[in-house]
Formats: sequence, structure tokens, C-alpha cells
Amino acid sequence: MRIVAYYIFLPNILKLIFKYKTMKNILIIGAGGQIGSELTRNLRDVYGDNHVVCSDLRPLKGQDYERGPIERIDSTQVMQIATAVKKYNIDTIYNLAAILSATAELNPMLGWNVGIGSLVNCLEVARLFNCAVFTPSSIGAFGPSTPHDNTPQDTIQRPNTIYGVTKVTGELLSDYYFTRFGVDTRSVRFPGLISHLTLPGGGTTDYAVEIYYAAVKGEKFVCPLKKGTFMDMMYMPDAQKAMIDIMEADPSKLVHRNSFNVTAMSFDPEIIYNAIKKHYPNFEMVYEPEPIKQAIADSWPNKMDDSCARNEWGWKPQYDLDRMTEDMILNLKKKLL
Ligand code: VAH
Repeated sequence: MRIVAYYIFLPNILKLIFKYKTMKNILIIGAGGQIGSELTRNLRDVYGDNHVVCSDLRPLKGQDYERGPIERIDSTQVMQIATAVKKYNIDTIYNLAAILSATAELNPMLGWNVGIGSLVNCLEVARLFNCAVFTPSSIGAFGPSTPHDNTPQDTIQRPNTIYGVTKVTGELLSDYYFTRFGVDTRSVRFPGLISHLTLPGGGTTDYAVEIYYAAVKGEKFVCPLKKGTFMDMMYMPDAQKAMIDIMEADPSKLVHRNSFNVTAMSFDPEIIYNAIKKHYPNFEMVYEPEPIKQAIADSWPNKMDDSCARNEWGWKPQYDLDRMTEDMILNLKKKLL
């Protein structure tokens, strides 16, 4: 009888008394992308390899994926998500499936179907199986009529890209599932994310990653955006911390949920080019603006106000442009040379 008590009752009593963090069981949808590849490793470091299931439509290869459970999931198929949630007793879903801004403009219905199809499926499964859901939004959720400088947390959102439309829809749906069904939905509006591990795929801010690759390879960089095109940016380690911290935040402190402005820096191509030139004095860049990317970038904020995230769950970035540049160059030298 004592054994039964120990294994069945004691953990529940401890949870009640100490409210200690029970280990989460997490499912990552879209783990193969720029964010998901690093999130898989970071979540496993925090919660344990077997507590984090990574999934994607494409095969997931490599140590970071293979050190724990992997599932092949087409997130536009709700039964595939539900099956994984039941199989692994999932209580938290990170839904990263999306087609990025510039690519989505070339195939708007694909952008909508992946972005919204995946989100609706995740929200419905979360409602039925009592899961929390994180879905990233983006500066892309703002449009030309949004104030571009110190963009407020609560302001007009009339994006003119399909990517932005999916992000605003996602924010509204996620808030609806919280208020209507009590689903614990949370989100951040990411700026351009810069990382050295996985190349971004088809975003308007991709230039801020590609410029480092050109510098380290000793190549001239052809910039697809005009001088003076300011956008919010963030180094991937800060983005990873934001995704973990917001899901660990005390819900009683959250005034907002979907979705928090978060940013770390704002620069235009000239500023990041000059930061890199401190390390590569002979590095060259020419401007050849790409119309689709330029139009998208012009519709987005120059700099967001992220005071709500700072006040409600302690958001505080650790990397500025110079520290990011040092770390990017250090790691790309190891990767490329
Ligand atoms: C894009 N990197 O450019 C993504 C991101 C804020 C930009 O959403 O589409």
C-alpha cells in the first residue's frame, strides 16, 4: 500500500503543495525551419530530450533532432497533430509552420493555407486536449498605416501582404481561443531573426543573414533593400529565450497574449554593413533593390515599442548589433572556412 501511495499520490500532493514545475511535454510543429531547428535543441536542453517531440513535413536529420522523438506531421492535417498529442501526452504546442513574407507573396493561397490551416488545427487540438499554444507573429502583422516609429503594442494593423494577413488573423484567432475556450495561447511579434545555424527561407529580412555569409566568404554583397530601409531585428539566442520565457510567464501578470512586440535593435543595410566592416575593412556592398521585398519592408515598422513585453514577462534582449556581429562572424568562420 505504501508503494502505491508513493508512486501515485505523492507527486500530486507535491504539485499541490509546492506548485513545482512539472516537466512539460512539448510538440514543435515546423521544427525544420530557421526558428525550429534551434528551438528543438534549446527546449530539449531545458525540459529533457524525451519531453520535446520535433515534427515537420520534411525529414528531420541531425543530432539535435535525433536525440529525442521525431514525428512526420503535415500540420494542415488535424488528425496528424491530434495523434501525436495523444501519443506523447503533449501539454504545450509550439506552432512554427508558416510560409515567410516574400515567398508567400508569390503564392498567397499556399501562405494562407499553411499559416492558418496549421494554426486552426493546433488551436482545435489544444482546445480538445488542454494544451497551451505558442504561435509566433511578426512585424509583418503591421502595415503602411501603422505608426512606423515606436510602433505601439496596441495599434492599427492593416498589413498589405498575405503573410501579414495570416499573422493578424492568427493573433485574433489565438486571442479568441483564449477568451472563448480558455486555451492558454501566447505569442510574440518577432522582428527579423538573424542566426548562423539554419539559413532563413524566403523572408524580407533574410538580407541581414546573407550579408554575414558574403562577408565571411570574402564576396561582394548585393543588397536587395535600399539604404535607409530600417526594420526591427533580433539575434536568434534572444528569440529562443523569448519563446521559452513567455510560455513560462505567470499568466496572472499577462495583460496581453497575442501578440507581444519584442525587439532588440533597429538598423538599415548601411548600419549593419558598417558594423561588419569593422571586422572586414575591404568588405563591399552594392544596392540592387528587389521590388517585392522593398515594398514589404517599406510597409513594416522602423522600430517597435516593446515595453509591454518588458513589463508583463521580463523581456530583455542580451545582444546588440556589435555583439551579434562578433558572434555571427565567429560561428560562420567555423562553419564556412
Ligand atoms: C520575413 N523573417 O521576413 C520573416 C519575418 C519579421 C520578418 O517574419 O518574412
